[in-house]
Amino acid sequence: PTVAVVGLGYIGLPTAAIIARTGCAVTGVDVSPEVVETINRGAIHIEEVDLDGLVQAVVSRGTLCASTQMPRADVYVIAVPTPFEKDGEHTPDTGYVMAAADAIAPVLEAGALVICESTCPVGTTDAVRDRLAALRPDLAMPGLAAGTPDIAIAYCPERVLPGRILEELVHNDRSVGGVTPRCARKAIAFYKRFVRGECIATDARSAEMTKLVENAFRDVNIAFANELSMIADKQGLDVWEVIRLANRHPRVNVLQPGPGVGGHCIAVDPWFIVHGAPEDARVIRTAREVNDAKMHHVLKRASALIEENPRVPVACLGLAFKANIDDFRESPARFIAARLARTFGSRINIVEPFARELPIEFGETGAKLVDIDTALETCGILIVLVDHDLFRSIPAEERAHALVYDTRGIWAADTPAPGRATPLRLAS
Ligand code: SAJ
Repeated sequence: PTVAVVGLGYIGLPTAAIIARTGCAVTGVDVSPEVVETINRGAIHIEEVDLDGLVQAVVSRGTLCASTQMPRADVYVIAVPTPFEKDGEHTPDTGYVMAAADAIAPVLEAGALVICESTCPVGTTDAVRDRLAALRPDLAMPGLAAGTPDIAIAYCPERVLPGRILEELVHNDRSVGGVTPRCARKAIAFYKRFVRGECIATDARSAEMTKLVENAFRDVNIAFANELSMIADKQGLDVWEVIRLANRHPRVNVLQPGPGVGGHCIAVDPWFIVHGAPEDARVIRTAREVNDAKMHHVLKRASALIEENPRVPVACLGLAFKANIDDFRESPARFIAARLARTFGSRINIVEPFARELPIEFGETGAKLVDIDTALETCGILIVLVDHDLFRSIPAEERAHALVYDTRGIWAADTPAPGRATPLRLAS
């Protein structure tokens, strides 16, 4: 089949490339002419393991091209962002999904399959169907009237982990939610072309909720760890030790505390559930609040440590939203480091092996990007914000001179807990 993938971001581009690798003619559609031009050169505008080589291969083979125009296709895959509005209510903004439907409608032909992969509040896929039905009354849409519909529509969320996208796109199981069972069957037949994991048929609304539940589950579990870390901090306990011991229980698996929750999904998707059920989603809402509060807790702790040690140079280790990736968007580490830079200026040094320069907000602060060796040689305060392998591998003797605030617990095994020995180590 011919395929149009709408939205060439972190999900759309890898998905388009993987489908193109199966030999389908794929057009990637994006509103940005720069993105389109980059891909048509065989290059990429995002970082993801092995994606550069794959895109270059499928573009040069001619199975992937990019365009700002929606082509006619047999299969449309929508992979555009669904942010929430900054209205205090966290109202989901499905505008990009609806705009994609509007762009598809004029070129839609009988026999086509429309799949939405964007994270969506429950009911969005039905809304897409209704939109297409309104724009194309000449085509029979699924679930609206008796008889075989002309179009199939399904919701099939992605669940790939940044840093492992190409592998997980192929090997993860997928929930495939049809507007009708026939739609699910059509979508599964398509995914079978490149998915080795199991494709499980369900209805669109259940698939929409499933995606939200997955990320809310992780958010709630991280909130549990972050809440523990703040309790342990007050009680002078080493949270890493407590978690390590608790996890020896056969049915306990506490996640790791950190400086907050970043990325584009886990800190966003739970709000979609809360927005849809504000009275009932109490744990999910509180978890979001706890994880956001952790970021401010870390900022306060770090600021106090820096103030108590005037003139000592400080190194903030990491800007990325999680370990071993170069994605600095929606990152608590970046937020904390930038706030510290604004307050303490040139005392702040940033170590981020994945950055060539500091993000814009560090501009006039006087903070510098330095390498890890410079930081270890010149800084008497080390604040660990990201658990990059590079930081994890620093042996105890190379940081023995410094005051350490390890928000990720990467040096937990060999650094004494506060109150038990010096040098100072703040545990949480
Ligand atoms: N984090 C902790 N402690 C932990 C685990 C994570 O503080 O024990 C933090 C990370 O440092 C990071 C944030 O949580 O700031 C999110 O990282 P992550 O690795 O948990 O997840 P993402 O955002 O990279 O990807 C998630 C994944 N969802 C789940 O694991 C349920 C991925 O499978 C989804 O496809 C992705 O969201 C998405 O696109 O929705």
